[in-house]
Amino acid sequence: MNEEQSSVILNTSSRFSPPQGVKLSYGTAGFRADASLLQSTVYRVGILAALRSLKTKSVIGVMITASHNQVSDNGVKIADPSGGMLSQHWEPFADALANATSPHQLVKLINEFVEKENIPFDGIRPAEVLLGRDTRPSGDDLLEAARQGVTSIIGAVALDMGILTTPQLHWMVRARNKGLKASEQDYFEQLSSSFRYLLDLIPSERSKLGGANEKLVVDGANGVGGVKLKALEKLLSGLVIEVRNSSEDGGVLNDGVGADYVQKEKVVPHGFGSKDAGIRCASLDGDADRLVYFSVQPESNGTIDLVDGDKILSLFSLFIREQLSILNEKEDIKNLHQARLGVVQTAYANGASTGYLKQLGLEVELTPTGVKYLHEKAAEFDIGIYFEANGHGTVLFSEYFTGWLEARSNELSSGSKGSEAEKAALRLLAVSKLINQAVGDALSGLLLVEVILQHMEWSIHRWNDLYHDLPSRQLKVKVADRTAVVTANAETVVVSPPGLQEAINEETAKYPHGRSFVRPSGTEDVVRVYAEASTQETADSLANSVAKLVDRFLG
Ligand code: NG1
Ligand code: ZN
Repeated sequence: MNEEQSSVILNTSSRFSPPQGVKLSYGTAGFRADASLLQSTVYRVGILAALRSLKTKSVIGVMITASHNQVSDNGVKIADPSGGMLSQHWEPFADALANATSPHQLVKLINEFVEKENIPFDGIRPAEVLLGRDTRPSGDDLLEAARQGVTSIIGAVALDMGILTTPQLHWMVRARNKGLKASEQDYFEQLSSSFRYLLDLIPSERSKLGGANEKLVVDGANGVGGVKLKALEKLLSGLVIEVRNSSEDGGVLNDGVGADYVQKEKVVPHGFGSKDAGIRCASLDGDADRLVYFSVQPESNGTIDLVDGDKILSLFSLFIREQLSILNEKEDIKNLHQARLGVVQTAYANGASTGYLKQLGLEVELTPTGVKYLHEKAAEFDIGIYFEANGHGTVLFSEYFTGWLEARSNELSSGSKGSEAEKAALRLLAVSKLINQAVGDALSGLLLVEVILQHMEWSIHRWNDLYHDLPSRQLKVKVADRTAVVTANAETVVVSPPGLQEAINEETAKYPHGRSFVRPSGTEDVVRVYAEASTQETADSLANSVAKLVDRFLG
């Protein structure tokens, strides 16, 4: 970095003082904190994004959101050139920048990093960063801080994309770097046209009058997702959606609403009740990257049948597996490629879902919590489907297999849909366009669920009956130092402190179908406890006993 560049950073950074006595960490989902603490962090992430753009010679994204957290929080995360999460290799640099105590220390750190990573400051290709934010009131000022961070790298361009869902911003970054059309309108058009295409490919003998055709009611978490879903719906036919809890309705973001609340509490969100009994309902989180479905139980006091990320994963797996087997059975297709399908879960996946997927004959992989791990694993397959139980997930298609599908689609004469095998290839190609391959996306996931239900002629109840969840319980334990818990084998085994795993094993063995594990949270200062058993009472009891063990070993 030359003198001029260093002095620009020194000058601008002096306007953004870091909060005193707070240690910030990039974590699994970027930086998150009370919004009042984040100005300097977001400014510095702006600098980092511009450097990442120079290094990768690609467009980078910065998203201002704290997802399902309370409205007074905010956060910032980076979308890498692929549209995925920031390379883990750069996370320690993000931490160091955020925690630099003075402008001079900041410039020193940047200089060292630029040298180590060989970041080109040759002006050949200026840095380009797309900025987006959710509906939080603090978003406007923080976006301005990010813009100042980006433009403190001389020549860098920051483009304000406005209020977006997190997955929309990731999608735009991916599309820009592939040289494709990348505006919000392009996003809506790609989703709606591939949805329509999949509807047209539903076998004509199916009545299209099954239970799935009744309206869908969506809880928008009082956030950005509801607004965007309404805009998308205008381009759709074949689906009636009623949106409740949209940001313009005046309710508080994520307060008694949204996918996180519905999945954790297993109760109806505000605005839903017994009048909705039996109707197909869905819930998005605050930035619309998580999706769960539910139906209100009749004459209940707000209890629901939850259809979580594991069941969305199962539905997608069934449909994709069916299309692959049609492809593989028929011999009338040229250059048949035996595609490898894999599914990826974490230890939080309900044991019944894992059992179900294995019984379908699928390869099931387990990774640690955090979508960056699931995404990486899913990318090893021709088609990799990943989901966290909380509703974050997507489907990835390898470049090779997408190319193969495209070639099949081009071979078809215009107007004709060809043989059964060719139709299956076209469906898979349309899924690859409908689903957001950059990151989990509640809107594109919702459209894929809807079209598959119509294809199968399934109601939400039929879908929910694929398998029955084992009763489970999640608890949080406050301990002195959560980093004292070290795990292995995709977080299923505790290796430190010594003796804790043996104690958990001994406890778990007392329960029929018992399973339990503990891990330090990556987003909160707690150790999480998960337990499953054959009844709700025993799952609760196992979780409580294991929480006591955590307390005894670490309290
Ligand atoms: P932590 O706090 O590390 O458990 C939570 C979720 C993750 C992921 C991240 C990012 C659970 C049990 N954990 O992580 O799945 O979504 O937040 O938002 O749901
Ligand atoms: Zn989210």
